[in-house]
Formats: sequence, structure tokens, C-alpha cells
Amino acid sequence: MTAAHFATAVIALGSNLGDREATLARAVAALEALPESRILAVSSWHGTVALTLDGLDPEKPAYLNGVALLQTRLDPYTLLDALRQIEAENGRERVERWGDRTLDLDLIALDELEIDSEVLHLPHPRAHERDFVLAPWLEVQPDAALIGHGPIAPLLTALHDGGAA
Ligand code: PH2
Ligand code: MG
Ligand code: MG
Repeated sequence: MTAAHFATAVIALGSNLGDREATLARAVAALEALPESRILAVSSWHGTVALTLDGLDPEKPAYLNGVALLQTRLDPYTLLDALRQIEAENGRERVERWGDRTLDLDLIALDELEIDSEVLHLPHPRAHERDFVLAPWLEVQPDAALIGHGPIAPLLTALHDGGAA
């Protein structure tokens, strides 16, 4: 479905299995090919330690993480379906929560939209505490803010000062 106006989607990309750079490049190309959408910016890829349900785990394969800004007229649920399809096309298997994956595409924010449904939470409820989301996001949108948490620049600084992930 198509919404009336263009909005800017913040999409976090992550990969810690297989040829990570090739997978992420394919994902960016697939985002660019979405209908009613165009990419505004893509961050550099950041090498990050895997965060698991038990905390940071340097024994797990390391991630490459990045953020893309997508201008889109797709409605949030159509966009979410498209992201899941791109994940599936890139060998994503849903085995365990926060487990290793060839490709993860997370919708972090869509303009100022706030959604709390079974399948979609906007903005992403854990984005403010993840430096692997905030650092690449800051690169492409230095003045970005997260509803409920404020500008992302001080959020990232606070994470680093606190020594958290
Ligand atoms: N994604 C997760 C769980 N852990 N760790 C890093 N470093 N990067 C991720 O993108 C990531 C993670 C669940 O989506
Ligand atoms: Mg994720
Ligand atoms: Mg995900």
C-alpha cells in the first residue's frame, strides 16, 4: 500500500554470517529497488561485537552494522514485509532470538510515527541503547532524534561514557 506522502525510514542493517559485505551490498541494492522508495544515504559499515541475550560475546562471529535512510511512500507494514522478504532472500533463518544471522533489517523509525502493534513497534524500542544502531545513524543524520529519548548524539555519548554496548 502507498501512503500519500514521502517519509524517511531509518533502517538498521546487520550481518554476522557468511560474506557480510556482499550480503549488505545486496540488501542496499534491494532497498533501492523497492517501489515508491529511494535511498538518501547509507552509512559506512561498523565492525561490532555480537550482543546476545547474555550480553556482549566476542566468541560469536562479529557483526557488520550500518544504517540506511530510505525516502519512501510505502506504509509501515508494507515496508516491514518488504524488509522481511529481503532478509529471506538473503538466507535469513529465524532460529533463536538475537542469534547469528546472514542479514537483519530493522525498521528503527519512520518520520515521527509512533506504532505499538503486535508486529511493529516504532520507534524501535531498543534503538536508544544500541551503539551499533546509533553510531552509523549519527553518521548519516547528525541531527536525528528518537521520540521519547531526544537527540541521538548525546545518547551515543552516554552509552560510551557508561561503558555499555
Ligand atoms: N542484532 C541483534 C542481536 N545482537 N549484535 C550486534 N553487534 N549487532 C546487531 O545488529 C545485533 C546484535 C538482534 O537484532
Ligand atoms: Mg535486529
Ligand atoms: Mg530484526
